[in-house]
Amino acid sequence: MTNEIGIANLPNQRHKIVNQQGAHFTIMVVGESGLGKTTFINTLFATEICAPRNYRQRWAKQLDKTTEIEVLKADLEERGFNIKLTVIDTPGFGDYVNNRDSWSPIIDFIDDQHESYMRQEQQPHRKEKQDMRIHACLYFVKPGGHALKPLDVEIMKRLGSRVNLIPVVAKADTITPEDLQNFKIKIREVINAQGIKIYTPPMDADDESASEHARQTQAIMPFSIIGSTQDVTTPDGRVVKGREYLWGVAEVENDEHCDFKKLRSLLIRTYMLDLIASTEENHYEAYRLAQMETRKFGEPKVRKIDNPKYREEEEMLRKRFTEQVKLEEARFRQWEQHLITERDRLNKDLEQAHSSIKSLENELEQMSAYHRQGSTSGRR
Ligand SMILES: Nc1nc2c(ncn2[C@@H]2O[C@H](COP(=O)(O)OP(=O)(O)O)[C@@H](O)[C@H]2O)c(=O)[nH]1
Ligand SMILES: [Mg+2]
Repeated sequence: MTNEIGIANLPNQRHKIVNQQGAHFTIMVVGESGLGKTTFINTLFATEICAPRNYRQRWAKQLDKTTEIEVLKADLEERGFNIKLTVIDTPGFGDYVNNRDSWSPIIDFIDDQHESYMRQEQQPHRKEKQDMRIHACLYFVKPGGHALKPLDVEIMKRLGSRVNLIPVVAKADTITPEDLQNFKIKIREVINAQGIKIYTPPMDADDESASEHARQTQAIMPFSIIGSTQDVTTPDGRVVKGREYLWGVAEVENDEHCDFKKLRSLLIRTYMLDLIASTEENHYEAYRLAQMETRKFGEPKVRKIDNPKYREEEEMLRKRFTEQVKLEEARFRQWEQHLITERDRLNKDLEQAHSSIKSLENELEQMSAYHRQGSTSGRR
């Protein structure tokens, strides 16, 4: 029944984060290349999200050339609720060993979204904000072999302190169900031992069934997934999204084969609003506080100086700042000059006014003298 929990049925306090225009929801996929991240996204959009019954969908794709981070956007509608879904596909890390820093643009991308949102919040005139803060980050782990490599641990630690991290075992069809279960246990052990922070669904003290569902969801982690946009026919004649093998079909939307459906339900239905709220309340707030401790209000973010790209950026910022100051100074001098001219003009006006008062006084003096003269001569 938990699949029935729609956004429209969520507790009231969660509703307030969904405004009139609906909710913005952003998912990011991260992991070594070749693990099926892009396929997963396509699968997500090829399955239920597209079904015309519940959802209205519009598509747009956009590629950031420098980071190769791809942004996919779709408008969904679920029972009258509009969801602006953004999925961010990142390039793989490639060879971990030779590419230790290839993941840092991803971390920066996450921070940049917080930064950009914070800047917008500081603006005196609050327009509709551009919001691409990541609400859920799926981390793809290679099935079999080591549970988590040291670099997986390193990256996951960094991700977990910034976003709602959801670990995923990729290509679940490539290992036996038994190995998959053991692998999941091993991963959970490493996550605990290394103190990696992963997303935990909220427990509701007043709602036992909701808490039970949260506990069950927690126990599934890491979610195993199979990705495929191919329609294949099962031995018993059903047409499903899946991968065909000599031994049969690995089905995307079969709970016996993988946790794809459970993961999709967590993201798009059950915990979407909690993911949004916890991003705002925990991760964004943590970023904001950390930034406030290290810099003054409105000051540009201090970048890692060892990176030439950032040094260049800093240099540009400094130049822009100097130019801005010069411009302001010129503007001030102009204004000052204007004031001086104005003061002089007013002084001159004042002088003129004084002298005309003087001459009027003189005139008055003369006239009253004339009158006095006239009246005395008349009495005579
Ligand atoms: N066996 C299997 N192969 C998959 C799965 N998902 C993707 N692939 C294949 O893995 C290869 C890399 O997939 P891709 O989505 O490009 O990986 P990415 O580099 O992480 O984006 C492709 O040949 C996919 O068809 C899966 O769940 N199981
Ligand atoms: Mg890819």
